[in-house]
Amino acid sequence: MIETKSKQIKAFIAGVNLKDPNFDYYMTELRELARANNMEVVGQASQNAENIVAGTYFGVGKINQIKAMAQGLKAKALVINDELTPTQIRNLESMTKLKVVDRTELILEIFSNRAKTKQAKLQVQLARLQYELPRLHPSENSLDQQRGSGGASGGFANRGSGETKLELNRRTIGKQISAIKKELKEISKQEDVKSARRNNSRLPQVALVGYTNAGKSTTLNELLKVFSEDSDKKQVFEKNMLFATLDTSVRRIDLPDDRSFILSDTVGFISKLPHNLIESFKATLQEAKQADLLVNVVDSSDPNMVQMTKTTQKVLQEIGITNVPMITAYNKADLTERQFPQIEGNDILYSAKDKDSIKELARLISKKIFSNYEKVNLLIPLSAGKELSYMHEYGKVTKEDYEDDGIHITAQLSPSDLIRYKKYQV
Ligand SMILES: Nc1nc2c(ncn2[C@@H]2O[C@H](COP(=O)(O)OP(=O)(O)OP(=O)(O)O)[C@@H](O)[C@H]2O)c(=O)[nH]1
Ligand SMILES: [Mg+2]
Repeated sequence: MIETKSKQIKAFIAGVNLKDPNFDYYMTELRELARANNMEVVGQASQNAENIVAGTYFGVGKINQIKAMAQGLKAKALVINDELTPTQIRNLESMTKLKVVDRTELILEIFSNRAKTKQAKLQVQLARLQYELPRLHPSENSLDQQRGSGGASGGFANRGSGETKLELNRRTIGKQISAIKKELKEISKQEDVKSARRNNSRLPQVALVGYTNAGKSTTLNELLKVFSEDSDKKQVFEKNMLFATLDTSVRRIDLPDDRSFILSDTVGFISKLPHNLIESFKATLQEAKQADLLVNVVDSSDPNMVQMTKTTQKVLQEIGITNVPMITAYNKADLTERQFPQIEGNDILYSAKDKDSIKELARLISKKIFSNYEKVNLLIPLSAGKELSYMHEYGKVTKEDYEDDGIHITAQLSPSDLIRYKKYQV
C-alpha cells in the first residue's frame, strides 16, 4: 500500500504507448493521480511499442533506462499508466528496486482516502479486495504451509491439512467480499426506498455528471444558494482535488415559477476507471440512471476539455446510461477569455461562481425538463381536496377560481399528470 503520510514520496511515472492518440493525456492524468496520492512526480518516461511485454510490461532496455533515470532523480516509486499483472509488478520491482504502483492501485488508494460514508467505504473496500484477489501470490517461501488439524468449519486457524497460505488468504478475501456485498445490498435497498419516495413525488430528476474536479458540487451549491431557502444547511463538499465527492447527494431546487426539480451530485469520472470500481459504485450512480436529464459538467478552462468530455461519455456508456437526455455545461468560463453566460442549443458556457450564469443554467434545465408539460384548463370538484393539493405542490397552477361548480384551474402538467387529471379537463 502507498504511504499517505504528510511527507511526499518522490515518484517516477511511466507508460507504454500503443499508438494511442490519447497517450499524452493519460500521462497528464497519471501525474495528477500521483499528486493526489501525496507523491511528487520527479520524472517521466514512455516507450512506443506494438505490444505490452507480458512478463515485464516494458522491454528490458527501457527498464534499465528508467532505473537509471529514477535513481538519478532519487525516486522511490515507479508509477505505471496501466493496470499491471502481479507478475509484471514483481518483475519490475526486482529489476528497478523501486516500489511499483499501477494506475488502478493509485485510483483505489485515492478513493479509499476520500471515502467518508459507510456506503462509499464499503464500495471502495469491495473494489480493492476484488483487485487484490487475483493478485495474491504464494509466499516466497514455498514451504510456508498452513497445516490444520482436520475438516472442522469456522475459525481461520482450523483448516484442512495441507492448505496453503495462499488458499487461506483467498478464502478469507472471498468471505470478506461476500459479506461486503451483502451489506451493500442492504444499504442499496434503503436507498431504493428513498429514491422511490422521491420518484413518487413526480418531480423531474436532474443529475450532475462529469469529469472529476469539473465543478459539479460547486454548481449544486450555487443553485441552492440562488433557489433554495436554508441553503447553508444543504451545501455539499466541494474542493479543488480529484474525487472530492464519492457519495451521491440529492437536493430539491425550487425555481421561481413554481417549477421544482430534484438535483443530484455524484462521483466524478476519470479515464480508465478500474472496472471493479465502476461495478461497486453502480448503486451510487443510480440517480444518474433514473434521471430525466443529465447535466454533463465540463471544465472549459482545461486544455484537455475535449478528452474529458469524451471520458465522461465513455464511462456513462460503461455504466449503461445511454438514453437519458443530456445538456453539456461548460463551467469555469471565468478562467477563459470567452463571454458568458451563453446558451447554444443544449450547451451552456457559464461559471458556477457567477449568479447570472446560475440563473441561465437553471433556465436551460427548466426548458429541457418542462418542455413536454402542457397548459390545460381543469374543473376540479370541491370534494377532490387531495387532487387539488397535489396539483399545488407538483403542478404549476397559473390561475385558480373558486366557483359554485368547483375550482377552475389553469395549470402546466407533465405527461403523466395529464393522464391523472384527464377526467377534470374542460
Ligand atoms: N474559477 C472557477 N473555479 C471553479 C468554478 N466552479 C468550480 N470551481 C472550483 O473547482 C474546484 C472543484 O470543484 P468541485 O465542485 O469540487 O468539483 P466536482 O466536479 O464536484 O469534483 P469531484 O467531486 O472531485 O468530482 C473547486 O476548487 C471549485 O472552487 C468556476 O466556475 N470558476
Ligand atoms: Mg464533487
